[in-house]
Amino acid sequence: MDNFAAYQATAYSVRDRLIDNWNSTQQYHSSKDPKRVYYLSLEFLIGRTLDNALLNLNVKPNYQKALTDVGFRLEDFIHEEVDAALGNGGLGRLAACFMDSLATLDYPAWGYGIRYTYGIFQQKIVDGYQTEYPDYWLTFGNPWEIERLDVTYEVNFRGYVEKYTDDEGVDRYTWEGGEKVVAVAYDYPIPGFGTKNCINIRLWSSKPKREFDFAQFNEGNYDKSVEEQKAAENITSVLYPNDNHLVGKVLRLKQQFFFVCATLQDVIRRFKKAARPWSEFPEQVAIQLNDTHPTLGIVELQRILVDEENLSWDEAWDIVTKTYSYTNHTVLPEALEKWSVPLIQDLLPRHMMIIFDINLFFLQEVEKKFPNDRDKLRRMSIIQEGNPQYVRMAHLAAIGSHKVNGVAELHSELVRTTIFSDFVEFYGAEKFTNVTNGVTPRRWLHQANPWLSDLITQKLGGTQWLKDLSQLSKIKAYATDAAFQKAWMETKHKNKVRLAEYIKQTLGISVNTEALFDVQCKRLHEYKRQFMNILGVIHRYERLKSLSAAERQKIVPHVVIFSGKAAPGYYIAKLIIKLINNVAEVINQDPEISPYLQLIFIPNYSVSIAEILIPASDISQHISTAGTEASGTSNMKFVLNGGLILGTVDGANIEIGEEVGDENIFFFGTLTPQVEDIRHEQMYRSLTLEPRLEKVVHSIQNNNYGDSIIFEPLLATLRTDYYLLSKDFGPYLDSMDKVDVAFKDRAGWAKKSITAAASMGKFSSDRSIQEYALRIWNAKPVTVE
Ligand code: GPK
Repeated sequence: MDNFAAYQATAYSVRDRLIDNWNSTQQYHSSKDPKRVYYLSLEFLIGRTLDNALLNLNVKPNYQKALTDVGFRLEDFIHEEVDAALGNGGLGRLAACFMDSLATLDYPAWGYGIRYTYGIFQQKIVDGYQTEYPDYWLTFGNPWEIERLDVTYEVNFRGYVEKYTDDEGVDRYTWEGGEKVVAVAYDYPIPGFGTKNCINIRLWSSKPKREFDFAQFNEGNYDKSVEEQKAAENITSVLYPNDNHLVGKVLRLKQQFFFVCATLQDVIRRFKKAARPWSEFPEQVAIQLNDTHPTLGIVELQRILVDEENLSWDEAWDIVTKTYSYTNHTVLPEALEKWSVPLIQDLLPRHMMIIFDINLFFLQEVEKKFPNDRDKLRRMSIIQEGNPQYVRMAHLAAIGSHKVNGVAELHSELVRTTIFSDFVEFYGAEKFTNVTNGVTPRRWLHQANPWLSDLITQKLGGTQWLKDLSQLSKIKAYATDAAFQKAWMETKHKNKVRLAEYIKQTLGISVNTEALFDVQCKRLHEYKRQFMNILGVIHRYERLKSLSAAERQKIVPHVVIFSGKAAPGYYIAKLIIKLINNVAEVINQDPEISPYLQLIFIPNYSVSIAEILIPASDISQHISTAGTEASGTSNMKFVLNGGLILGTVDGANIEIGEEVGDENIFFFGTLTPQVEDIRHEQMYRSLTLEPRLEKVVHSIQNNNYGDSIIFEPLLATLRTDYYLLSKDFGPYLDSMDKVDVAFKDRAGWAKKSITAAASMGKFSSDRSIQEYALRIWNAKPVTVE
């Protein structure tokens, strides 16, 4: 039996246990019929399941022993599992962390999403450039899903709307769909940690309504009958690879409606099992929209209630708004969803009518409250005027929800003061709230970093801290204990060796595990400023070159590590990857400098790579232009694993700083309120670059890192410098020097690392979920017996 067969055998055995817990959970919930929480997300970035399931079910030692008895070792085949990579980045991974917390905290919750045939593309680096390959992740089957051929719904597109008058003389409409497809459920059990509660992510897959059109076939239209079949299957075939950026493709809108339509049918079927009046729907159902992607669910519920259940418009709308709530994940204008009216009209004619009606009634209320303010009506309208008109999905989501939340304090403040300022004035401030993101300590410490997890468990006398992360603070008492510092730093070193082995295997490069590991891994984006980081690396390299051998000895050696994917159509982001790889080529082949500086780009960043990368870092960089990164969540994972942050005063960095204390985080750069002013200023005078930056740019232009002509479009972005690289470059370098000074003091560094990690209690996704449950969903845990 080979490793893959051993993995499969183990996986199918664990799957049986999951299904047992999952069945008893579903049965128990059916009998109690509590309020359910539904988390609707177009992305769930789950990663691997085997190790996580073994740990959450508390059966890992049993399996290890059983496997040893038959001559296998779990460590040898656990990597055979392919990641479930049905997400782009932070937003998708947040959904997966939330599922772990919902299960662990005993909530009767469901995730709903799409079972993409192709997950996020696989990235390979060819000649320094990113190239994309399809992620056909289901080739060898998937032990972690349960195909539910018994759970299917029809989904309509296009067709026409008919008007009639009901018995009370009210105008009513029916939508007769044109194209029909079928949604088939695939269930993904999510076990809680230390509980029987095992919840479900239900992912929909599209199938043709008729397996095969025999009428067409018999007329000799063989091609056409297959065409229809393919078109139906196409809907759930591929995850759109854009992060923080809108690309308005029809197929994407089809995905959005397909998934909310099937989901609502499923939710309503469950609600109808008990004979309750519709008015009780919001007491039984809370639906959270993960960004605006599932916003059509608001319109679809209104349609079902009015057109099919014959409720009055107002009764229906009251139910809808009490049921839904919406999480915003970005204020970047290019990421806010807009769909053209003609497009929606064509695909979903009745929904477009309903959107216009929602907008009409809403604007009438605005007009009542703020009479004669035409400009306010224009700004607040769901419809952006123009040719064509557009539907602003964020407006629709906010108007159709009872709560809107941002994902970190600063971001929520920006939500209130920028994109939704008019809405705060209209609704009052209470509707717009904050729930700071969190991460699950089960996957991101216990599973990814067993050495550190064991050390903490030993010190705290048990694993209770994994269900109550605030208990970590008790570790602070040992921050200056020499023996504990030694044990702590030994775990860090082991993790660095583990990563070094991975780098050796995949890239053939041996990195110095005594060096400071300096990591930036996240989606490539101009606002995240990987460009500033690589320019800083060039500066460091050229400074090292200018030093004597004796002077170099005093410099703290760095291993700089980048990892991350660029959207396939994002040209500038892809050039940044090429620049990183070109610079790596020069630095790593310079034997004089390699002892002091190495540069690694790890291809194909994924959840599984993050699990190796994050525990190995000494410093990680979270250096977005202030006001652009809504929260960030890897920042939390790094500090939880004893790494420190070099970062801007942005997103959740700010709250991490409040918890760990100023001496345990390296902040630099322009503050949010100044960013707009500086941009404005920069527009009116030709920008002179910070001198050290200027030198680096010249060096690139002198072809020191390959033919510079290819980098012209990238360097040109520094002329307007929208993301303030030049403004922040000096403070960035200075703050890096402070990192080096601190790193030289080994005991001082250990103290910082311990204190910071021990201060991370707030950033458990358990805390986030408890806030949602209490302040937004009004949902209570149910202990499965
Ligand atoms: C935000 F708008 C988006 C998006 O399209 N994709 C995505 O991953 C991220 N996000 C934010 O960029 C992060 O700051 C945040 O931590 C994460 O969502 C989860 O809230």
